[in-house]
Amino acid sequence: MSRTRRAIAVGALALLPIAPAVVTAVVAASPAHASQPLRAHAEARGKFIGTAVATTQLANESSYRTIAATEFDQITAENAMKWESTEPSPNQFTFSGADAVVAFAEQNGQQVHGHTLVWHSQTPNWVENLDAAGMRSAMNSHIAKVVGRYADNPVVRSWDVVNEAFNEDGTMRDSFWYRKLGGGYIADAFRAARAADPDAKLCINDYNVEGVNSKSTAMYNLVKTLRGQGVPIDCVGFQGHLSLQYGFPGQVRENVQRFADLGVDVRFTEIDIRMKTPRDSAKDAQQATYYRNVMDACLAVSRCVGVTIWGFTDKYSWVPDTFPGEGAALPYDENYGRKPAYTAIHDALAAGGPDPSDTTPPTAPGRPSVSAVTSSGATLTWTAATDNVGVTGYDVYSGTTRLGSATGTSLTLTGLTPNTAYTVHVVARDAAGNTSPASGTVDFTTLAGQSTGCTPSYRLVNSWPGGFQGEITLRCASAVTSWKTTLIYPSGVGVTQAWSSRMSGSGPAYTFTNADWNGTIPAGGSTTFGYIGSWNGTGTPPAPALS
Ligand code: G2I
Repeated sequence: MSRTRRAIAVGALALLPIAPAVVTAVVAASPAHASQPLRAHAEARGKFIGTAVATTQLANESSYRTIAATEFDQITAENAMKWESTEPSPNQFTFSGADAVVAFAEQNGQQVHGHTLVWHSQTPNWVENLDAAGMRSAMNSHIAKVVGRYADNPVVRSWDVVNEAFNEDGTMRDSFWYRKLGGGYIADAFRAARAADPDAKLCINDYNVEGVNSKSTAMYNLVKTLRGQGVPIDCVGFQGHLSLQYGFPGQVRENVQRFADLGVDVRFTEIDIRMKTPRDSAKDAQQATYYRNVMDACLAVSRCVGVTIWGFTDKYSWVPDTFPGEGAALPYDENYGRKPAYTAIHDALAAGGPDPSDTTPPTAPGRPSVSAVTSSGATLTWTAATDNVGVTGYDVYSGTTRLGSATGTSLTLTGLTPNTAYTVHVVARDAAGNTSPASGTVDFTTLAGQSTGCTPSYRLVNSWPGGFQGEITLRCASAVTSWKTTLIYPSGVGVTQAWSSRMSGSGPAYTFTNADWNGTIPAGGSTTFGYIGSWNGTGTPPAPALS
């Protein structure tokens, strides 16, 4: 049975102090100066800010509870929803820890991300020892039971269905799941989770996939393939266990964007940024910069739904146990004092950003015109879209594939396939992530590539209303005995007749080969041919792309 998910009630407004109207206006105009809990700023930006929580501390420590409740609007059980906690023996389920986490979220207007269903770690040995049929059925029944328990609970919104399925080089991890069930276990797990809760967002989660690298590319390809097969994957999780000694990963924002372009949500699920202990102010500052970078990458992409920190206090972190000599990875110190990392997260969220209440999309951009077509690229130009707040960029698509993005009204595409027909359109977007209707489409065909040792150049000889005369000169560095060159024109232009060459093609590409008498050109020599074009525009007729 489906249900409606309840909106989280505690929002930025609920946390704002009541003030006289005149003061309210000043505060509203300067959100960057207001200092509110992280969750208030996050909600104003349309994102969540979350933390992992440990059930022992939730039960026993009021300072821990207070910060978890007031600063964060999303929580993930650090261990309580893992297989060893929920089904320690076959078909013996225990939900006390998981229920405690969900109850805490209900009390505090938070959403819960379920972590995690199918993982090679923290899964009891009895699972690993099953035969293939037994393991498949254990997986399906575990997912059905655990996801099903919270399927009608509106605070449990999402699940890490499959965790850490890849090796660093992008091959599949040789886990007991993979060995016994083959790679198909991933699709099966997602289908089982969808059957158990049709509304929950279902994620695949991993570490070292924050930037563009072999592992994240493998994850990208898998998500793309599985979605193409109709497997219900809704989101990807980038864990984000970073370390100052390894530097900040490359192209994080681009990586978020490419997954978003597949139509999935992206979340940072387990951020912590460790350092060699002891802390000092330089390391704290570097750590703060890394936290800021993560926040900014998420804030920059509308499909990045939020950031979860893997715990919030250095008092309780998995890091020192696993990496001796490292720690201090979280935004609060062992005494619940705020570190520079806290300020960095706060300031990123509080910075003047898009207005999440803006739901008006830009108008469609103009139909693009194409010029400078080569074997691997083309330049597109279009007229601007308009928007009630402002257009922040344009995306150029071929069907559903994004070929590139621009902030202005022109883009030079690169990396296209030679001798290939493209039909492209442009979509405008605004800061709040609203996208315009598609522009009209334009067709062009990339060139086959240079086929002679000669370089063509174009000259407009003359033009008149409705037409023009063009001329091409081929200059040859090496001697040739025949030649061929191709012109590509934007739509609206046609070549109607040519001389001193043989013409073929009906647009937008026209290919010219030598006449019987002018195929031979010595090294350093040249030849010229002419043609008549039709064109119904005004001003100077457009130049063709040459090859
Ligand atoms: O390893 C860091 C994280 C990587 N991604 C998946 C996460 O689920 C994982 O979290 C950590 C928890 O933070 C640790 O708290 O997962 C560890 C297990 O792989 C957790 O550690 C375990 C200890 O190893 C156990 O000895 C302990 O009984 O926590 C258990 C419960 O406190």
